[in-house]
Amino acid sequence: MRMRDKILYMLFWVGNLTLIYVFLAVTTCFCILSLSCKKNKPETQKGRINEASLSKTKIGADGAQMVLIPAGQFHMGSEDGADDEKPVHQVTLDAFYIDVNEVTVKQYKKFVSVTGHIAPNWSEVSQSARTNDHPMTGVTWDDAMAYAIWAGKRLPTEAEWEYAARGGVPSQKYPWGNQANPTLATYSVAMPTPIGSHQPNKYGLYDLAGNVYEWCLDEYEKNYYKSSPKRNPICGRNMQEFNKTFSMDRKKLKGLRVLRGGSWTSSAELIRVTSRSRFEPTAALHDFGFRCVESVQPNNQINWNADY
Ligand SMILES: [Ca+2]
Repeated sequence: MRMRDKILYMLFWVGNLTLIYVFLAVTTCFCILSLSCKKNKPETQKGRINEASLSKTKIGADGAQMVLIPAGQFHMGSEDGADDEKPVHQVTLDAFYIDVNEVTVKQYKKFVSVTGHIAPNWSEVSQSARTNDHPMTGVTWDDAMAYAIWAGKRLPTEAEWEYAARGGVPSQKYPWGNQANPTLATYSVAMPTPIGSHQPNKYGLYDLAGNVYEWCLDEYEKNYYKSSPKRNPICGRNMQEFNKTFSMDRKKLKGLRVLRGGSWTSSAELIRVTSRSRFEPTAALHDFGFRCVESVQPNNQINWNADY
């Protein structure tokens, strides 16, 4: 072989080896990046979240403790309750996180301080919510929405609230069973109690029954259960779009809003898990409070009001 041919032959192999080294380096980097992404993101299966990859608890942006409520089906409503609780119907919900407790005075003070949101009359609030660990009282639906958006959360739908309140136990009137029990909830008394003063339900949630009423996202319709969609229902003509983006002017939304759980002023009948209350969204009665939820998936990726 002549010298020129030898040099060309060597250059040919050097080039090929370089290409092989570059290919191996790129492949290794790609594998490392893929493994890193898997560690940081919940695993998905056919577009659904694999709940086994999710933390059972988390701390919200407002510092509130939250627990994961698993996706599932339940029977919503009661045949023994008021007309608006009928008929009992099956609802399917995606997984979500919910605040363990009602939003407190301390948390609401921080929200007002940071955002400049209109402050309540604190001396009036303190007549019922006497300490920072009491649930915040006297809030409108709009106040609750503003807080939830600030905290990166939203209000629970009525279905989510009832599903969480039942604690995974079907066909019970109260989070603990079928008999009213004043040692297990704050109701029919003169004052609210600090959050977490009673036993939690089986999801680890406190004060769903009684203490303060809790605003829900939905508009109120008396006959909604007769036509409720099966999956992730939200009542209200504009709510589905509203919930996707939170961009609509809240004050354009008309109609009554749902409140759940009764309060310290309520009878045992009104603190049942299926009891539905409603009021104008601008009302701020002294026993109106709230807690927040956070979907596992982004709001705009959830099939709201689906029929399957
Ligand atoms: Ca409550």
